[in-house]
Amino acid sequence: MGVVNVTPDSFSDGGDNAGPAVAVATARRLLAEGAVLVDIGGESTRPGADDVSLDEELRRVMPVLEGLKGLPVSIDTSKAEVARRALELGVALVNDVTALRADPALAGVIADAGAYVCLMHMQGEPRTMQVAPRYADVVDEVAGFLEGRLAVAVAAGIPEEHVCLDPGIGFGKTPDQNLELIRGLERICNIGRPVLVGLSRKSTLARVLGDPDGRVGSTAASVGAAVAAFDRGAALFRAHDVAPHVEALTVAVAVERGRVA
Ligand code: HH2
Repeated sequence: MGVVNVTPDSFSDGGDNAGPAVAVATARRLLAEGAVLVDIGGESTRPGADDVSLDEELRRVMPVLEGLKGLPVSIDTSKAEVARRALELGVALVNDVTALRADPALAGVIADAGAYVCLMHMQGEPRTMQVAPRYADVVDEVAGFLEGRLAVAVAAGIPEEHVCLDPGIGFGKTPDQNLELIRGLERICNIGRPVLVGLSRKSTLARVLGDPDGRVGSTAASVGAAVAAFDRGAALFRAHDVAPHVEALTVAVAVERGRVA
């Protein structure tokens, strides 16, 4: 899943896609590099980020979605109205970092459209989530939460086969808790749905490499983390730098298979 943020303030690519034409070109490039889906986001969820109004989010994403009609696209939103308008344009998946908790109308919109959804774990909300994340057992709590949200989605009419799950790396977690989640990813994979991970450029990677104040992880660190997650069962990878991820994961898959193709 290639990341295309159409925001001024995303933590690693904020402002890169100023104007719909640039965002559309970025998305097309990521698809050409091997992404199976491009994730269009009009609201930053970085730690400390403020909410974006419905009008502003629509103003940012709609022209980009128009420009990508017919291509495989997901919409990174928690708002039912943004999702509804995106799904009307043929978007395949709604990537909701609140796992259907923020907008009570969202589950119904996804169910009615017969669309796919990604349910992500987050402790707290973006403005405050990194203040003091606390867990008795982070893997167990995240897995329990995702099981619960999967049940909510299914009860709302979204078929189980249309749901993927995401531990929410960096969303109300310390660097150690993020690493523990990847190490214990099998527990989350055992829920029985494909698991998506978003490790790309996250600050935990910079911490591992010895930069205590680093906010953005390098591409090489992102790729290494994705391969480690693949080894523990992850099926989908949300990444800004698609080409190196595709190369590395293609090799990881070949090793798993024990042959070239
Ligand atoms: N991470 C970000 C945003 N959306 N969605 C899922 N499912 N999983 C993630 O890990 C995830 C996500 C944060 O990264 P980014 O989009 O680069 O930054 P920002 O939220 O600042 O726009």
